[in-house]
Amino acid sequence: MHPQTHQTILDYVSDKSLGPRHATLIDPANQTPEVAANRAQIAIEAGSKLIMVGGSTNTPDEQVHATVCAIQESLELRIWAESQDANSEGIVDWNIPVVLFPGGAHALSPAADAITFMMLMNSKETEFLVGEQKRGATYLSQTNVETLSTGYLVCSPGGKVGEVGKADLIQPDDVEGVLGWANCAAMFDFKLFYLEAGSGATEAVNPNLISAAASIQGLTIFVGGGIRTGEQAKTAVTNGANWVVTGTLTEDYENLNELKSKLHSLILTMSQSSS
Ligand code: 1GP
Repeated sequence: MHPQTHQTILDYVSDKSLGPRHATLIDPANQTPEVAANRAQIAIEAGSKLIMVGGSTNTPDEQVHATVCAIQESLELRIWAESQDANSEGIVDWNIPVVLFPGGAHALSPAADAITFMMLMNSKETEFLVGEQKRGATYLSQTNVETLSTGYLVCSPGGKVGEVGKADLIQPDDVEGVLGWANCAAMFDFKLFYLEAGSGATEAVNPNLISAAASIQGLTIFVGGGIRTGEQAKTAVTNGANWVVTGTLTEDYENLNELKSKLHSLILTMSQSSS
């Protein structure tokens, strides 16, 4: 879903005048497309400003595509329903982009608005530096999916992505290391820089590492992995995160109303830190 306020998804994602924002990560491996679409709508009602789809490493294209389509259709329906409702106050903006967050060249969908086209910068394997990217690039060039160049850095504990991606994990005190990688990302002209602790991580990314990355001009900072509370999200934002990503949290709640209230309070706490 394309934002009406910005020409490109990159403009929207990197617009820091909108303050720190929350992104919801939906993993197609962990839920049906229908459940994913319901959760995405709830997340948007709660204040989430980006829906990311991906995460797991082995999800086939078809599953990712079905999930992206289900989310897009549900958002289109909400926009249509709102346009038919004379009393609608239009409080919820449903023009929220659906962005692929791929585990590799197999997890793509032409129905997505954009993709975090990532280099796992601290991987020891060529495959995750440029190999998967090369495998997907020609296909992506034939779609309308906008590419958001992203430096992706996996920090300790790293979880599955650290293991599978053969990451030389960034340790919590390695501020110099993050400065080096973030400068490197800026010099490559990457637009986004994602500090990842791993999905379901027991420790979120160390705040000093976030500050280091945020001190480099020209990058939009994403932080994710192990964030479950408003206080954790607030810490990330206070230290310079432009986007806080949560994934597992969304899967913790069977009851959609409970999920909405949990996410709403997290986003509120996180946003208050900037005022
Ligand atoms: C994983 O950073 C994201 O890539 C989200 O992590 O599932 O721990 O929220 P969680």
